[in-house]
Amino acid sequence: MDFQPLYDVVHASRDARLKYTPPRLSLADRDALIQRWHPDYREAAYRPIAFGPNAGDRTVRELAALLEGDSSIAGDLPLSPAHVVDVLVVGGGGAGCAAALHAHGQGANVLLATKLRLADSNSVMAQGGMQIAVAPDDSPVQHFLDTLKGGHMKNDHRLLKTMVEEGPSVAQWLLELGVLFDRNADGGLHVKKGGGSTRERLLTCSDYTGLEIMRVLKDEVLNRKIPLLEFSAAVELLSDEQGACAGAVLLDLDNKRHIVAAAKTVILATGGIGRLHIQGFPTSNHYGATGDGLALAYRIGVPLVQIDTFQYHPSGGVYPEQLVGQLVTEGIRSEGGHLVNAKGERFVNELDTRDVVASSIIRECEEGRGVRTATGRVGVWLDTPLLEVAQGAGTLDKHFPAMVRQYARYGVDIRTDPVLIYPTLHYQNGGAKIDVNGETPVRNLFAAGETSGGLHGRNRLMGNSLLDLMVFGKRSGMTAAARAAAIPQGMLTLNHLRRFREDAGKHGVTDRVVSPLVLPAYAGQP
Ligand code: MEZ
Repeated sequence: MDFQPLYDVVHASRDARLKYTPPRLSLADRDALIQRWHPDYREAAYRPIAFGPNAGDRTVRELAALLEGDSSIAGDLPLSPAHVVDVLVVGGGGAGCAAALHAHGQGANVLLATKLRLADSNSVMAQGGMQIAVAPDDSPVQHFLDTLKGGHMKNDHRLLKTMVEEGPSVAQWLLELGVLFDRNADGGLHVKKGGGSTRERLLTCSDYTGLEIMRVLKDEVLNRKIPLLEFSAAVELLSDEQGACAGAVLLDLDNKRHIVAAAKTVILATGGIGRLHIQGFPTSNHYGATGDGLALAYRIGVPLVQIDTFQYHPSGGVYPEQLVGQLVTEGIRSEGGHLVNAKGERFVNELDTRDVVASSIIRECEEGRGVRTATGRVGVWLDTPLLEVAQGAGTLDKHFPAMVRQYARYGVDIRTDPVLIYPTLHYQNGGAKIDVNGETPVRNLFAAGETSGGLHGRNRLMGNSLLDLMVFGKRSGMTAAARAAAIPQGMLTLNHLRRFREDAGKHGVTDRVVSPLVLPAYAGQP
């Protein structure tokens, strides 16, 4: 397909666009826009959950099926443990590594199990940065207020207060471990502004912030020789006679064998659910993002919060086909990149919150002002060459080297040509209910990072996820280690699974999917 005439519209409209910035929407206009266009408001995509802790609550059909799904293991599985530990961490992304490191630092005997390789996660793919109030004109209070507004005032205040207040100490910890955040000419930390924020607050490592953080955390886990099981997916939790968590059953994906791990405490850090492709959306998420922790937590009795709201990141790739759904970082909009429809018009303030920007893009495309590719996909332009025009040649190479290379692999030069984008399934705003120490209502079971819910309200702000992982990874790791030092190992039972199966039977729920999925549906059975 020859995009040149369409590119020409973007180039020709640039000067006029620079003279007009669309205003950020009032709260009333924001709500009206979102309710009309945001995928969270498509009634037909939702249904009530039939049974379990959230019986009667609405969520998307894909997640409802997962939560009501059946375990892959038989009720009579022999429960003789191959591992007996203080703290079992499930998941090897940012939250899992932070939890394991902090629990280990407290002297706990830790096992980290992850279903792919250590660091295979959304964390490693995070591009645009990590919000921490370190600038002189900023404060945790301001960070709290911005996040609350972005989350439609639905954030759990205690979780949010904890996160913003602990931000600066997290930055210090990561610097001490060796994370190379971007710096100003005077050597101070460089901060950028993200969508929905009133201050410059994003700490970055160009556009590979998550990769750099995970480089350091992964090395630290390996250097400390924290016992690690890779290609080992948690497929069921274990409960004791009082219903507290007492370990997990893992599936060794290489040998298809079950591994029983007895643990005084378990931390679920399995990340998001992009690979469920809710409502048919492509995703920015990694291959293993199948929401395993949600299904496991639900079955043992943990209520989930705000599972009717998901984040569709405004800029997922539309062209070339190899990059469909892949993240085009919000950082480009933060530095001034315009969103442009097929008529060469700006149609939204690019730094409005993600739900506003995504809804506006969907509106432009639905109302016929989008650009259609030869394969029938539709999107709008992100004017990347504008950064070279406004800030000088070489800006994209310097600030977004990963993005320049990612597109160059497929013959697109984002320094000279704009990028076609459309919202992509990026994040689940809700998740397992936790307290400020990451503990769920099921005793000795913790959840950290994207598996947990409540912190971000109905719309997460850019860069708050990386901070969430570090703060609640740390708090759950430390609390789990302290708890483990004070309690004996519980008996290992599958009582909760028996009860869950009875409940499914009582509600006449048949034809259940196997859950957790472990791998995306199109991967076949693990
Ligand atoms: O927090 C995020 O999701 C993020 C920073 C994404 C991005 O656009 O780079």
